[in-house]
Amino acid sequence: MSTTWHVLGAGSLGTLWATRLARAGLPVRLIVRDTMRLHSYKAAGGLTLVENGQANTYAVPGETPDSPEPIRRLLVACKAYDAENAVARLASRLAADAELILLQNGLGSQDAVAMQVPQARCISASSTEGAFRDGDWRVVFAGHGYTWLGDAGHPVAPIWLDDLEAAKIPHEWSTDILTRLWRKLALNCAINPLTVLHHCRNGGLQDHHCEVATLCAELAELLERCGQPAAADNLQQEVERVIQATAANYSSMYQDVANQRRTEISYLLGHACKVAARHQLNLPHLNQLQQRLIAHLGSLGLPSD
Ligand code: NAD
Ligand code: KPL
Repeated sequence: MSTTWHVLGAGSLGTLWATRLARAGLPVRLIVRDTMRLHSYKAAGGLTLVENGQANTYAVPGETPDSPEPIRRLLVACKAYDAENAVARLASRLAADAELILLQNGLGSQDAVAMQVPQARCISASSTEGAFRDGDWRVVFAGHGYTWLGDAGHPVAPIWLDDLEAAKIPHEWSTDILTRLWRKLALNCAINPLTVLHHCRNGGLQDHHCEVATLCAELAELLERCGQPAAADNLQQEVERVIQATAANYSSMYQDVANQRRTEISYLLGHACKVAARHQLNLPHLNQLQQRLIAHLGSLGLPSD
């Protein structure tokens, strides 16, 4: 009998994973916030995934955090700023051999979650898949990509990667997941805040080449200082490549701000500046970028953490 996948967070990525696992016949349960959300979910009849214009609904069973069933495998699909509290509510349900898969972007939330559940194995993920919600309990699969999974403290791959294979979730086990997370964080720091401040698509940053280059130099210095030289390798070139390849897109932070949603700033630029300060590294442009972004978010009435 396969181990049940408990999916915490019925948002874009949570739905993208839950529906594909359910479609492959694997046992999945969705954990929603509270009884009110559970009623709403039950009324909808399941999770809907829209792929290539075709909508399919999967009747994944739902439950609240208070449900009594033990959890052995938990996919944490909340935003970085919600992950720690959401997992804390489930700590007493985790089995002795529980494994958590953390889908959060950026850095900082993974350690915060691991501190809540020291007995569990925490596996971090870095994903280039793209999805967005176009209704309650309904998600559009917007961009095919890849998910790298890894455990910085334990390089052996878990057995359940077979489930991802069966569910056709493109993935790879990574023995350098921290390097991947830092590299993605650096890319996001060099691109996302500037798209918000210059109010432009990613391609608009081609007009701000010097500003991007200066940030890349400081980010590379930070990566070197915190023992991630591979993540610093050719960073500027990679940032320029991503700007060009995604020129027509709005960055995820731009979209959050445009939709009046809280951003994950604390786990991206905020984390970078915090780690730089811890290393007593002076990165004036990165710090200034953080201050400009915080001021901008404040002027829009959005949280700056
Ligand atoms: P989302 O906002 O669409 O979904 C998060 C869900 O978690 C929401 O439904 C929210 O209600 C739920 N949630 C929060 N706290 C909860 C709690 N205590 N109990 C139950 N549910 C709770 O977010 P998303 O876009 O799926 O992003 C999740 C993470 O994945 C983020 O860190 C994001 O940066 C990262 N990511 C997203 C994408 C994407 O395309 N959406 C791509 C790569 C990485
Ligand atoms: O990941 C991204 C995002 O928008 O969050 C890219 C496209 C790489 C820009 O930083």
